[in-house]
Amino acid sequence: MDIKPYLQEKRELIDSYLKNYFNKLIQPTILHEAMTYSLFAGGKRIRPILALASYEACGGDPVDILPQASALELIHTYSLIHDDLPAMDNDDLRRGKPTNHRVFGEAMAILAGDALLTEAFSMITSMQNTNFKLQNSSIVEVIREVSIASGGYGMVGGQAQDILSENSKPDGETLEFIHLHKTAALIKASVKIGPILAGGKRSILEALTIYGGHIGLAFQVVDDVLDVEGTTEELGKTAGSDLKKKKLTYPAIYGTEKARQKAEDLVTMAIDSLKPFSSEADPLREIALYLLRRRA
Ligand code: GRG
Repeated sequence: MDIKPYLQEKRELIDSYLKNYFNKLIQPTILHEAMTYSLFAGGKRIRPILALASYEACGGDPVDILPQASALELIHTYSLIHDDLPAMDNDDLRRGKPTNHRVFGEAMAILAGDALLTEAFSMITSMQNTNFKLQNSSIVEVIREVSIASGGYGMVGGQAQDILSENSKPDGETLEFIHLHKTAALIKASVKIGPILAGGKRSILEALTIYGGHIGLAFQVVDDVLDVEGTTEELGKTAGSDLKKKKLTYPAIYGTEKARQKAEDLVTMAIDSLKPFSSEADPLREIALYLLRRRA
């Protein structure tokens, strides 16, 4: 299957849900502008798409879980805004545009991130299709899954270790901790949302959890390689910045060739874990390959 039209169609669904959601103005309007500036700056929407695709693999109609899937993009966007702040990576460019704090100032960028993170949990409790009611218990499970993956036990923990490890000596174990928490945790949670909301069998949730963990880690390994091999124009963010900041990355410890091989192995294992599924999981298989081959 050609994954491009699939990704495009799902991206449009997510964008139109988000546009509609933020039609209601947040006051003061500068906060609304700062939030929507980064939210609509042109991200790949890969986390919400993974949630929709895994729900579809479990037999559901993706449209029914647009609020829960789109909420992942709010959390992801918040993390990018805060990651770019002068106190963290101090970056000027993100998604091909000046970073949030460069346009709105540091205080408003921090608040825009805070508001996006908080709003995500309200969005998760929204219903898209009034004829179709998700179980309250599965919504609670999604909130638990997403909050654990984003907080100290997940993404924020990984970010803290990432900052602590700048300029430190190469250490594979710490690198694994950073990547599993900073990036893979939220990607894995995105994939898990599908089976949780579909109320599928335990074995299906387990298979998708393995898939999510592998592609989550592969995603960050590819990101590390792109930082070395990509251009600022392709990436929409400053290329080579990991190297400049002496970050712990796969290429820095193992070299680019081994890092590429690691990403390929992870994607192979991810696709293998989808054996319980037939063609309904083809989008998930193709997304794994797309993440491996991406140039941005
Ligand atoms: C709590 C103060 C505070 C900050 C949190 C947790 C955090 C800041 C930042 C970590 C998030 C981070 C930068 C993870 C790296 C993951 C990564 C590869 C991001 C790029 O994701 P893509 O390629 O981006 O999906 P697009 O632009 O396509 O959405």
